[in-house]
Amino acid sequence: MNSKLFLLGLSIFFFVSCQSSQTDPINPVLPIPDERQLAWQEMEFYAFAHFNMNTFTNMEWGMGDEDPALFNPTDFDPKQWAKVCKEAGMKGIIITAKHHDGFCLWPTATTEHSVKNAVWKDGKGDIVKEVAEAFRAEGLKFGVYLSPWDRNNPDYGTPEYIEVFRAQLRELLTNYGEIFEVWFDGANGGSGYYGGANEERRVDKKNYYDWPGTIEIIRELQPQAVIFGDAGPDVRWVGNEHGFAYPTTWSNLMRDSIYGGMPEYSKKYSSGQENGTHWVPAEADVSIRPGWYYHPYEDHKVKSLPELLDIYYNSIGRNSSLLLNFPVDRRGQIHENDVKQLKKLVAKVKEDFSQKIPLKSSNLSASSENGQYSVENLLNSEMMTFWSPKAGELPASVTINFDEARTFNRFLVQENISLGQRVKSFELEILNENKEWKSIAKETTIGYKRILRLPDTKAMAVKFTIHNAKESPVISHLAFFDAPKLLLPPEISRDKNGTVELNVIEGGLEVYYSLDGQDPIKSGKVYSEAFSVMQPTKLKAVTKDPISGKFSEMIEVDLQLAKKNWKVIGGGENAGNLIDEDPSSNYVSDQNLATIDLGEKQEVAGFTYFPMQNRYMSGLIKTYVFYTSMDGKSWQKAGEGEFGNIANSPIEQRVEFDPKEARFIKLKVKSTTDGQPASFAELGVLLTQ
Ligand code: FUL
Repeated sequence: MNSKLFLLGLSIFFFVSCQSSQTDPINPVLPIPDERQLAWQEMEFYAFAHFNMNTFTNMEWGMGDEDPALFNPTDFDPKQWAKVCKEAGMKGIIITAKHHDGFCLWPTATTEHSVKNAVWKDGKGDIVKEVAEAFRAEGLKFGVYLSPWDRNNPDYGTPEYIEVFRAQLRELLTNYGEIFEVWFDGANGGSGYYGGANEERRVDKKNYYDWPGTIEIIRELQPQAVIFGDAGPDVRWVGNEHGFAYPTTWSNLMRDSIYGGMPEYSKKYSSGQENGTHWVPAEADVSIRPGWYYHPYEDHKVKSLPELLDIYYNSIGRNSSLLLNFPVDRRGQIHENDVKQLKKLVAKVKEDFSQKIPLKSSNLSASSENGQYSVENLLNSEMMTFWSPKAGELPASVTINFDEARTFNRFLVQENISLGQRVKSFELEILNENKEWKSIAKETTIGYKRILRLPDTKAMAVKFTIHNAKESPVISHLAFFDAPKLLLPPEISRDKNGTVELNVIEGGLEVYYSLDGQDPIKSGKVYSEAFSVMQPTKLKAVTKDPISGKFSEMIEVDLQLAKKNWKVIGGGENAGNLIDEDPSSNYVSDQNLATIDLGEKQEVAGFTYFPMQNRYMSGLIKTYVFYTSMDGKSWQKAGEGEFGNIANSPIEQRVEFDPKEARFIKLKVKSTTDGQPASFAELGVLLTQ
């Protein structure tokens, strides 16, 4: 036992023996967090900012040969970042001081590849300084991402580069005040510019960086900073970039078996190990958009509220912290679409925890209590006050008798992790109104915080049982909440045959709709099953929570002619994807052509083109000519034009023209945004109304 642990054990024993003679001492179960890890764990939710050369070159990974002059934010406003984060309850930020392309956001002495040679502020600016100051002014913490891989540096791959890397680290850790986290990415080595060599450089990821030596520098300069990497040493990667921890997430890790960037990390190690030798808790990193960096074409792809809620509950609710990334835009600001979605998330999380089931000590009883570690300690969220059963008594349970039947759908529980993560399995049972006990959840780990999202559950009482734990469990807090339903308009889907479905994410909600332009609430039509719409129709719909009587916003969609009788002429194998009403399936035409038989004569007054939605798109249509025909042989030009901003905003394009009688349509692509063969997610027609 190290001396800190010994003192902790001693002080718990001392405290205990002064308070009550019946309290048995509780020894920590190793490993336990150190002070900096505990302080970090309490932050829970903080921001990541990917803002660097890639922002201006529209890249995710730059090669390292970019001209420093390109770095030129037009309206850099770190105060806006700090305000956005502060209002969202985030506790700090980590900025990409240097990404894999090697461009440094501060005027480092180690390379010319930095803001020193940018147009921005005539090379006199310092992004790191301004962001650090803006965040500190709001009382928020500041951290740095320094990519070990450097595709610009000529010495990358040799021992000389390690000195450069360390000098950069020293600058960042010396000149910018207190740093709460130093973030090292696992991506290391590969092709790059490397000072003009333009070659592939592989490194021995395990030994090249001499991590122990680098860690020493951080400990010396910023002893309170946690260090992030696959192998920690203080905080570990969660193993995916969706922001999801695991139902079983241990903060214990077999740290010595891991090195940064090891291929088997995600599968084998990322959820932690029950018998992990070191305390290395998980951090879930995820971007609010598909990319880490800003791309104008992702302005409409900011994560939806349900997606963000899943991230929240699957990270913070699963014993992990949440590091949410903002791809800061070319102005140097967090884009308004990102701010809007962040605000929705924060408001909904607040709402979810606003209706807490009131509990007092008389509501609680335990199978046993170890002296003053009594069950009433569960009522407050202080980590150091906790309930613990008598030593060796497992299973151990707490019964929560509500004063009256209560409905809840969230359960929150926390361990006092300063004594180690202990619980291996727990269960929730409810006493229903017929006085029968029923199991509603069987789970494994708890850790710093575990939140269960449950269906609406009505109960007179709840029993929380710990079946298995390493030693006596030490539970610091539990609570129940009745989260209001997520009231979003229904999702509308329609297949090729014209069958429409209206789907809501949560159970227990009603959907009202209309097909005649009327207000759907007034129309009184409640959705019960899929229905068919063949002709152009305006569909309006809202979701209602029958309990609160509240309605969602209304969704309004112009359904076009159903594609049931359509056929693609020519085009080969995947041509069906063009008219399958599935925006995720694509058709690519080497002839830059799409010809369709509509099955019968129509009054065609325009067309719609839905471009490919892939993360990396190609062949988006730029210029086109649209033709109609009655017999599929003689064609008349109906329209010609350009989709102006499609590369940046690949949303549905709608073109109207004077109505033409037609049974056949043809879209001839004159050019695509990148010169690649034309791609289509979907093609549709507009009819005269
Ligand atoms: C990844 C990097 O390669 C991405 O570019 C990004 O920085 C992300 C946070 O980590 O591994």
